[in-house]
Amino acid sequence: MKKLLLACVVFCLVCALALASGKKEDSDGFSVLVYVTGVTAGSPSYELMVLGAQDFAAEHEDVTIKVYEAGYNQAEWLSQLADLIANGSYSVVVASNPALTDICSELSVRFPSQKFIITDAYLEGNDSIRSYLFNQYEQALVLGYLAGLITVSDLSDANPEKKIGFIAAQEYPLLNNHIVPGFLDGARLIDPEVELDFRVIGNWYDASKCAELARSMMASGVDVFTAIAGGADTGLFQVARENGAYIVYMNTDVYESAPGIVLGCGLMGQRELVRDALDDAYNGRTVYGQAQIVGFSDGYVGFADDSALFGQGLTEAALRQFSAFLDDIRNGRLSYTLPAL
Ligand code: RBF
Repeated sequence: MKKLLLACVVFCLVCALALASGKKEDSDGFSVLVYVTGVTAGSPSYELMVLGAQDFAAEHEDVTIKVYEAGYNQAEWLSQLADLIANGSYSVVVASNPALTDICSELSVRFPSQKFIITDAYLEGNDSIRSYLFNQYEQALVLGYLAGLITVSDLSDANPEKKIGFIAAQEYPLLNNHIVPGFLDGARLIDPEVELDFRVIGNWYDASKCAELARSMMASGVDVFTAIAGGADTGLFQVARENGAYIVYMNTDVYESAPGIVLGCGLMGQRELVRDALDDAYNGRTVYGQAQIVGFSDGYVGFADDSALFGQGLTEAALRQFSAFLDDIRNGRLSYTLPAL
């Protein structure tokens, strides 16, 4: 009888400890649903999220991950994700999209024990959701600064007009309030007369529409572009290659895809962030309800200046000026007000 009592006490203690740590210890171990709001291939933020989850899984034997591609129909995401989590088989859902704060808030009411980690989004106060917002204003500011240097330069494919271009797949608050303003503010630090030509494709996959916009923008004087367009941005690369224009690229290092055309690449530390955030969840360290902005200061946003291909095509003076600016950003010496979302 005493032994049975002792066994019960030990069992209860183990259960209490497992619960306290927040780690879901069931027969399936720790299971992660990686919910891709679109298609992985061609979208840096999603490719890096999947890699981060895979890095995390590789470090733990009792972790399983399922990657689910939700596709481009945003109207379906809520019901689709509800179906996926309905039987409670995932310890945590990880996703990366500003639109998911609303969707996951609604699902947290219907499925109160489901936990969510969302990157590229900011939501405080929901005890089921941990969110991390990349400081994309800062990344765009750096790329805009470089675009400004390029458009006022004498580079062979730069024209006399001070005009930079931004092609977006669709408009959303993070894009309109942080990314686009950051890009233009950065360029205007070089010359306040720089103008921005901003165009919208209407979806995340139509490379021909993207190419058509890029051509029309070049005709109106744009010589340097950036884009947030997922897989559709191959259209921009094609036009830049054929007609001679420059690209500064957000979120990932793509110098090799178009050397001499891609003159700068920002970095989103999504792979590292997703890995770290999942590790926190696994170890019961996640504070759900908390939201955090991550940027250059903590290494989750960056710029790929250590690539051998960076700097090719830029003049010595432009490179020196840009490097000094980058240094200021990295060391928190540039003060600016982060716009409201
Ligand atoms: N970014 C992509 O790279 N590919 C996508 O398919 C994609 N779909 C999105 C859909 C919605 C509704 C929203 C709001 C954003 C989407 N993004 C996509 C943008 C992405 O989450 C992120 O903001 C950008 O990559 C810039 O950091």
